[in-house]
Amino acid sequence: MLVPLRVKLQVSVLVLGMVGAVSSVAMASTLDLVDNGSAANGLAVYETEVDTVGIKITAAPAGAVLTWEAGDGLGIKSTAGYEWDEIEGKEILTVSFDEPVFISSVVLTDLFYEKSNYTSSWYLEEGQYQLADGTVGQIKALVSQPTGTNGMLTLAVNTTTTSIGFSAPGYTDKLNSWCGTKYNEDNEFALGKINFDKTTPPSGVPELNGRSPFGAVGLLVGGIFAACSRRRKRAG
Ligand SMILES: [Ca+2]
Ligand SMILES: [Ca+2]
Ligand SMILES: [Ca+2]
Repeated sequence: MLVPLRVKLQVSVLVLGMVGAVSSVAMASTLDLVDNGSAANGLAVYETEVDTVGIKITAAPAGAVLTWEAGDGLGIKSTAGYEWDEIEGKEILTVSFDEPVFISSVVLTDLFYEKSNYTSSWYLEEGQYQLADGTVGQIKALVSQPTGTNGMLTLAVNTTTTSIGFSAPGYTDKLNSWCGTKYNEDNEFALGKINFDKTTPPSGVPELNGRSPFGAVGLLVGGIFAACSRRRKRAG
């Protein structure tokens, strides 16, 4: 069946508009503490905003403060830890969002494949993150992150949450399974970035029949329907 050129163009424009609308909602946001975290330096609580999402970053335990280092991002300084620019021991760095966000990944730094201070044992630094619902995820360096790099790891999270907290065990005694001798690890890292997506449409966007207007299928069907309606009106 031949489709008139004008209808083809209308549908094409609407589909392109739909793709633009959907991609704008899916646009990824980044809390970049490597380049933009210096204002948090020395604070127990730092509040900021990224793409209209309010964000609060806190240092624990009591008396702890956030620290910023160029190229690495945020760590914690406290009497409970030993590295002024990393998170370890009883220190916890928590990032809270004022609305649910989908965290796709986090970028960690100073997370090394390193050698014990007291023996020749090499180990992968490790830690944990904890989401608002209590879910715990493991963090571990890769062999491709030796000391001499800045120990950067991009870790997939892929979960919707309102907060994420970071911690690392700090000094840890381990047993070398090869020779049976004890050695000491010091596990700690810094927070570089959090990549996330908003999960709610921007305020002021109307709902259509109780559904978000950003559903791709709804937009496609609605667009074609609108184009055909205008075509029929002109034909009549
Ligand atoms: Ca520390
Ligand atoms: Ca270490
Ligand atoms: Ca470290």
